[in-house]
Amino acid sequence: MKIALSIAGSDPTGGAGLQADLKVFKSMGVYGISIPSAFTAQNTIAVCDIYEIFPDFFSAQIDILLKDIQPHALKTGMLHTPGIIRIVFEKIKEYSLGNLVVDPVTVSSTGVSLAKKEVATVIKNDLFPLVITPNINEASVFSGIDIRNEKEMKEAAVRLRDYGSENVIITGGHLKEKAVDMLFDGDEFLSLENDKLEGEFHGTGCVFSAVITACIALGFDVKEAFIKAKDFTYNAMKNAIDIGKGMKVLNV
Ligand code: PXL
Repeated sequence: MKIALSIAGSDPTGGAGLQADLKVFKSMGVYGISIPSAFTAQNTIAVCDIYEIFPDFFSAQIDILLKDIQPHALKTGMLHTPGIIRIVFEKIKEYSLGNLVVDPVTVSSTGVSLAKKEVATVIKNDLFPLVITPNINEASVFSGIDIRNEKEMKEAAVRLRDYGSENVIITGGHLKEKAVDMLFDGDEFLSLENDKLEGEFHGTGCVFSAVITACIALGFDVKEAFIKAKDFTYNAMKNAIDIGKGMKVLNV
């Protein structure tokens, strides 16, 4: 069985973060292993607190796990501090891990900052992923381009690729009229579009990047993974569930 690793923040609602990743891996037929990189106190309405993980303990978790198990792909989600990112970078080198998918989580769906300010720069300079999957807001911060349309999405994708990721996928669910996601592999752009769904959803970016990771673990190429992730996420949004009093969570 193929194995995928998630290094991400814990979200007790199960809608985003580590818990969502593991559910996606399971439904894609991939065995999920996981390391928490931070803990959030949240419900479907708000994130009220974040607890950082001790760097030494974070390293210890990675070491013991990776000395034993070699994942076929891995993803990072909420990496709260530059120190945590540097550890991920070092460990990826130390254990020769490939197939890295980086979801550069900066802000929660409810608008709370999930990463310290310097994190964007460290992600740019230190991680060299196979795929990076920012949403429009994250891509705008990273590229310095205020993205409002597809043309600006393309410009941002080109700039982001210069920062070391082989493939850039910008998820455009937050664009005004239609939901366009775009892949840039250094040569070509591929845009996938669907109608916008009514409502507020929690964890769309996490689910999307977890599907990409699972597909890569299963041996699909990035383009195939992108198409599958768009489809999976759209269906999970269409069937989203109201588990609490706030945002809906995706049905994975
Ligand atoms: O959706 C981004 C995200 C990622 N990781 C964790 C989160 C959230 C959003 O709330 O809580 C742990």
